[in-house]
Amino acid sequence: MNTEPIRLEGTAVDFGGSKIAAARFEHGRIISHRQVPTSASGDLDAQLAAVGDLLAELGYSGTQPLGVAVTGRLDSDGRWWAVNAQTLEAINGVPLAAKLIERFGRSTRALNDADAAALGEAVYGAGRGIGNVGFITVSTGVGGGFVLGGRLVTSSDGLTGHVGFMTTGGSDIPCGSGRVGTVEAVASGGAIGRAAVDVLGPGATARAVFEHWRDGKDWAVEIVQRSAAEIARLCVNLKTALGLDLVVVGGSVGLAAGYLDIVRDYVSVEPPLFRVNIKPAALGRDSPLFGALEHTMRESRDT
Ligand code: BMX
Repeated sequence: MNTEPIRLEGTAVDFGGSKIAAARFEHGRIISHRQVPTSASGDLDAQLAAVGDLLAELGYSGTQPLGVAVTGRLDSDGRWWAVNAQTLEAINGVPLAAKLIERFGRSTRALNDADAAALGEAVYGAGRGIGNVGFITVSTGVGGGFVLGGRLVTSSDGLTGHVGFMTTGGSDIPCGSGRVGTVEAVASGGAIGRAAVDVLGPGATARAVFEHWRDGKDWAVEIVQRSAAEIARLCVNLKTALGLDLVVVGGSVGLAAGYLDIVRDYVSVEPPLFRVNIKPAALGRDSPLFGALEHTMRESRDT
């Protein structure tokens, strides 16, 4: 893969666990942006209808390149699966790639949201010019993507990069993936909210926990520290496995003010050989949008 930036022209969608964002690019820049909440229960047709509404608001014509980043895995047949079945309850092997082309035109491509963000950051963001770049999003879930030596790492089942489903900390919290004690079950925005239910009641959110954390409430400090410790351990393990020069962190939790400082504190007590450089996503919330359109434009140029 060539990681020289190109001039992005077209439209991109970032279909996440909590929000669907869409943006129109002109001359490499976002010129308009729209966002709606995600419905966890929608089937493929309902989810595509929501995407279609956003695209209509952006004036998408069906002829320009369209890049779609989605939470969940995409296999080599273009089928879309939620790995965490609680995030998207009705997305279980549905033919996303084919339906996108049928509905939005031939120049439409899809990929996982964290893979898209990894690509976006490697080409346009914090990872520019760096050999082995990892991206971790700490948002509704915890996802990851890797651009090693300029190549996005993929696998036919689409599971590669799903680092939120690794186990590192020895917890016994169940995860919607069917595993127990995953990083996602401890560190994600969803997990942070669930950990506060006893104090804040049902419907507790990560955002509310962070507000109490800023006020110095002990219980909130404990929850946020636990998440950051888990993400730090994950970053160190990934550097050890893959030789990462940099881990870029994004997502609403990953980019919350002060969060990465705690992650870095945990990394700094590791032996020097294992410490890894950690930076926030330079493209902020837009990394998956840049990467999704980049992916589509390169694929249509190369085929
Ligand atoms: C989950 C998984 C990943 C995704 C990551 C971040 C599902 C539905 N999603 O680990 O595919 O990359 O979350 O996504 O299994 P988000 O939903 O937090 O934006």
